[in-house]
Amino acid sequence: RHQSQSQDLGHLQLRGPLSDLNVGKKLNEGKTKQIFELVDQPGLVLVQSKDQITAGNAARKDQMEGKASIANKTTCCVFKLLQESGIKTAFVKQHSETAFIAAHCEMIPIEWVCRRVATGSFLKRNPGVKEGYRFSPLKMEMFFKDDANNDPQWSEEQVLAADFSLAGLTIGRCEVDIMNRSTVAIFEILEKAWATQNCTLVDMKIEFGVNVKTQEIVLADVIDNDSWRLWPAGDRSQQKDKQVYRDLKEVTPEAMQMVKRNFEWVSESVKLLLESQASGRVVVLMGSTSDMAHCEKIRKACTSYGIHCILRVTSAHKGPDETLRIKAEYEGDCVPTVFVAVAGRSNGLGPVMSGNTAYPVINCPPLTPDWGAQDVWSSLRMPSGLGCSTVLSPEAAAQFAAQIIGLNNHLVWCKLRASMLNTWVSLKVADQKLQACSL
Ligand SMILES: Nc1ncnc2c1ncn2[C@@H]1O[C@H](COP(=O)(O)OP(=O)(O)OP(=O)(O)O)[C@@H](O)[C@H]1O
Ligand SMILES: *[C@@H]1O[C@H](CO)[C@@H](O)[C@H](O)[C@H]1NC(C)=O
Ligand SMILES: *[C@@H]1O[C@H](CO)[C@@H](O)[C@H](O)[C@H]1NC(C)=O
Ligand SMILES: *[C@@H]1O[C@H](CO)[C@@H](O)[C@H](O)[C@H]1NC(C)=O
Ligand SMILES: CC(=O)N[C@H]1CO[C@H](CO)[C@@H](O)[C@@H]1O
Ligand SMILES: [Mg+2]
Repeated sequence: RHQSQSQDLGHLQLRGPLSDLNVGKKLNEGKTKQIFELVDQPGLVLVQSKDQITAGNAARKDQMEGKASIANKTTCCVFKLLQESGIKTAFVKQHSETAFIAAHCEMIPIEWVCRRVATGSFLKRNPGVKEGYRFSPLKMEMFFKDDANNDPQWSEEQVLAADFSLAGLTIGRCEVDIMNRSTVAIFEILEKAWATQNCTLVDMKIEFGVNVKTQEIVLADVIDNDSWRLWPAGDRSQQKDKQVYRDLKEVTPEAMQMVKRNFEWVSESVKLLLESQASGRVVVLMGSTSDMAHCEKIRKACTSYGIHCILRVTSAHKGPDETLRIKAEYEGDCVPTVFVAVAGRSNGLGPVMSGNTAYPVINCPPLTPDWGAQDVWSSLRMPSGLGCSTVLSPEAAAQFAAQIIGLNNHLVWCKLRASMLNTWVSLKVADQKLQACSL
């Protein structure tokens, strides 16, 4: 096993972390990465960053190793954020300082560029547009990956005309739409995450691949310093991305130190994107334990959004003092809270809560077929001064609570955003399959 590694990996054989993987033949190599087959894990590959192996003398190697591990952190944190949000990516897990394991993909040779703010090459291609112009909705552009011709910009029609076929999947209308929608969702997720660091995501470029095992279109390759523009406090002069390097008038050691410090700033900040800046919780109040199954559905759905959910039993009719005491418990620790009231027949719980707390209250009455049509009015028609909402499905009540918490918690917001994308994509794919069958 170690022997096969030393044959295939050449000078990489000395690198410790690789020894616990059965690394097979090299599948691909570019300017910055090598892709290796993993013999024991069909369908997966090892993506090895080349930065440190290309270095010559020891001093230079130090610097390069620093860079490679910065790139590692950046890529891994960004993919982790997207993965945890629910975006389909090739990334599987980090393997070492400079390598990660990914799903084996056939790459679609299109670079998707997504812009919030006009700058850089867009201004050259669209003379008259002022730097700083904000695109809302986001501006999408496609470039065909063709080094010899300097990656020409392509129209949708050109992509369709190319009739790419990768891992058995033809890239047609449906696939282009999926990539378009996914790019927007990915941008919005990263934009939201960077906003927590008071940093503007100006633009971004990404690539997709077709997972050879599942034939799904997934975000692949990497997202690193060359993939985006980041302007802290929306200020171009504070840019932290590779543009700093491109803009250098002269490459001096001091200037390179500054570039490296910027990359370090990015790789440190990017770690913070995985942490929620705001807490939040859902407290489900049920009038009786007979509604437990209904409440467990709410809790399960909250958990899928990463929201802590607490179940309590209290009746506003039979123990109003307790209801208000429980309410005070959750008002006392400054954790943003959404209350969900679960009470059948006459719902007194939600309205009483709503009249006595500034936190949002969602009624989620478990309606029965016999009296449901009458009972629901106790959740709908309120005295003045109450602002509770009513959502009938337990999953939908949790989703609504997540949307409220997501206003201040980017990790929750990102899960909602990815889920919206995934729903859209599965409808699109279902329709595509149905059309193929009926042909
Ligand atoms: N998960 C993956 N599975 C298979 N191939 C991949 C995967 N991720 C990246 N690759 C491919 O590995 C190759 C090497 O990457 P690298 O970024 O070094 O290439 P490059 O020289 O920048 O060329 P390119 O212009 O294609 O990006 C690229 O063709 C890239 O698309
Ligand atoms: C960032 O981009 C620079 C300039 O192309 C490159 O030399 C460096 O390896 C990259 N560094 C990181 C940390 O990704
Ligand atoms: C992407 O979608 C937007 C919005 O539907 C559309 O205006 C645009 O033309 C699409 N672009 C591509 C390249 O498909
Ligand atoms: C955040 O950015 C804005 C500009 O977008 C700036 O005015 C403000 O001072 C920044 N706040 C912090 C805390 O850095
Ligand atoms: C050397 C180095 O920085 N390695 C890091 C690569 O990224 C992962 C995930 O953030 C870290 O756990 C490693 O320490
Ligand atoms: Mg590349």
